Amino acid sequence: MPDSGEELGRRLREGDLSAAPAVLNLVESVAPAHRDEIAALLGAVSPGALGGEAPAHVVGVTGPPGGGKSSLLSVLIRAWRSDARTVAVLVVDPSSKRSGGALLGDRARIAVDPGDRGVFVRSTAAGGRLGGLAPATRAAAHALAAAFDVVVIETVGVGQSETEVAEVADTVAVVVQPASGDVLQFLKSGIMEIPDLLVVTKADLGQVALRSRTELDAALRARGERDTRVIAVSSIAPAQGFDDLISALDEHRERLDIAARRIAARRASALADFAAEHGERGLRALGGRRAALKLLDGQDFSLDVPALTRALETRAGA
Ligand SMILES: Nc1nc2c(ncn2[C@@H]2O[C@H](COP(=O)(O)OP(=O)(O)OP(=O)(O)O)[C@@H](O)[C@H]2O)c(=O)[nH]1
Ligand SMILES: [Mg+2]
Repeated sequence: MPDSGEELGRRLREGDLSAAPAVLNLVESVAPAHRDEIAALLGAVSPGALGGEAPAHVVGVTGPPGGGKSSLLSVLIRAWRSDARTVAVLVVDPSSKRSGGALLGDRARIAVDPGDRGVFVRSTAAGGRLGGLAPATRAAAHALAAAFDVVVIETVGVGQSETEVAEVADTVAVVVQPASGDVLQFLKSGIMEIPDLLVVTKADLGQVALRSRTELDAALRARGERDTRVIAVSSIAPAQGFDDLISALDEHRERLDIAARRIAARRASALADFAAEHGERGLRALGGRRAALKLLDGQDFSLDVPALTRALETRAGA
């Protein structure tokens, strides 16, 4: 018999990384009977149960299809592992839509050492819009953050679609492909929120990557942004730029008010779960999104996502 949600939560709390596959199976289950088990799992890794926020660094890596996200993660994972950090990667896969895959060349898989128990990689279907996060991905990120040192969520998106990953991650790195103007235009026009970090990939292409980096830097300064760094990396051997990337990620994590970011993440996830379950009608019953967020703001900060979702359901009479 598989472990119960509570048992899986206990294993994660004790740092048992081998619980990860069963955790993913549970959170991805749509069986109504599993809803309580998922709630038990998240309850068992809530700040109340952990005695504080989960220690992981939750990193969102997002950007256009084929931008080089998975290749970059292959190198990052190696670097983190050689630093003895354990890593879980949740790849949100839009590939049911053919248009979602890599545009330039083939799509790369994240390469990991299959014998390494300190790494866990899992793809999940996006379910819905580009850049959107399935409830399973949010739940998995919250849960795995109790056991892994780094939890990465890879999503495909540019412009406004990366905001969902920003709701869940502590740090969001937006990946930019050299000579692709979209992120630059979005930044210039203000359509796009300022990311925590911009990463120009494929730096081995030379001049064109350098120019992208300079233009992005200029666009950030023009918006008065001083904290966001632009880093160029090459993920093909010899890999370049990864020391800078890792220190930029670590610096962002250190500057962060982690408790505030996580509380906001749980509230956003609860609202997303509620909306997925009860739709626009449910939201109307709460008096709209703004009223729902206000209700969530009044809740105990240590509550886990299912408990927050239940608070919304109680108010909505759902
Ligand atoms: N020259 C060069 N090519 C790269 C580099 N990184 C990735 N690529 C290539 O770009 C293509 C897409 O890379 P992926 O890592 O799959 O990109 P992705 O953003 O994960 O793609 P999707 O998951 O499909 O959105 C592949 O053909 C890679 O080999 C790099 O640093 N230099
Ligand atoms: Mg990929």
